[in-house]
Amino acid sequence: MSEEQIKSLEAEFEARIARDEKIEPKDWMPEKYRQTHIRQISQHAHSEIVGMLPEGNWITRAPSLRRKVALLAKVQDEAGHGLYLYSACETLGISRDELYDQLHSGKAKYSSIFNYPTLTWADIGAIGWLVDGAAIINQVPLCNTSFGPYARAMVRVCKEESFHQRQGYEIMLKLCQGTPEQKEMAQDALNRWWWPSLMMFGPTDDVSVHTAQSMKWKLKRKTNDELRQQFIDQTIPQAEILGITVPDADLKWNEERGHYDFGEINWDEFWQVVKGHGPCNKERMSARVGAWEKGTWVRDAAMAYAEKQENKKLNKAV
Ligand code: BYC
Repeated sequence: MSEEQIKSLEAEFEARIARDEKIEPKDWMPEKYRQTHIRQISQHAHSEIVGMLPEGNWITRAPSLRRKVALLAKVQDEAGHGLYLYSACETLGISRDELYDQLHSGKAKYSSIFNYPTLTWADIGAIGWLVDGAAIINQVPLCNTSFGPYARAMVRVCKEESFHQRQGYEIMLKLCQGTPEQKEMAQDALNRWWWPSLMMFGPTDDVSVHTAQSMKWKLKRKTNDELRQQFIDQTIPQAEILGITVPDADLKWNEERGHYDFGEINWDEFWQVVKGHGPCNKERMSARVGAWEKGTWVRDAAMAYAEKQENKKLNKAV
């Protein structure tokens, strides 16, 4: 293709983005647009899959049948989210095997939040309330992202995330209305999950390498800092209802800004976790790689069965 032809395709592409048209898999798109979507969508998919591990830890120990059923359903939803997202990503010309390989080799990232341990039942409440709460705030704008398959996947994901957030908040509410020990457990979970939840939104805008371009392409509709602020403003009144406090001495309502001011996030901790040195990174990766290896016989059997069926069809046709 000549340089002129590429320039004209690029101009048409930018015009479509400006008109808020959805870009579909077979449409022409700049290579960087394709790559940046593969990066974000696959990391999002990996986060959903790895995100099952901290909660899966509590399925057998949920305190009642009702709690067990709800948690089981939530973890299954997350598997589903991972699968919609892998499918959306595959439409960009990368295979599922390559995507898994990027996760298992450590080349692709997944959300920092899932490298923290779930020590008590209250952590399941805190994850639903805070982590899924953060996920909704991050993902609702993505329902309006420019790449069609990603936007459509996010609509269903967001509906399910709101149920997840409510089941988590209900666990917290129950604990906070319970014995002093139960309330203390809820406070302890909030203390441990608050700052990592704020880190989920990614580095501050001045450090974020991808935000500017992703905003131009309407992949991201709001910046990391905007979403983080929205999350804080929305969550503090919920903590007040619970009667527990976020572990931030600098948190204060700022009348002039119409937002909460908040303390400094420990970015060293964030980057350590992102680089693989968080409390549970090794455990999470070995669980995923182990599951992949143990599943080899299932994949082999499925392929052998598919081949047999194909041969049967061919023999009939002859
Ligand atoms: N953890 O330039 P930036 C869920 C990386 S699933 C790890 O701001 P971007 C849920 C970033 O990838 C939660 N890494 O990047 C599931 C980049 O590195 P690379 C996942 C992070 O993409 C189960 C570098 O830092 N949600 O909620 O513009 C149960 C510079 O960052 C993190 C999604 O994936 C992090 N927290 O913005 C419950 C949503 N933050 O790629 C809940 C979709 C940043 O250059 N993704 N990095 O090697 C997004 O919205 C954006 O990708 C992010 C980052 C806001 C996460």
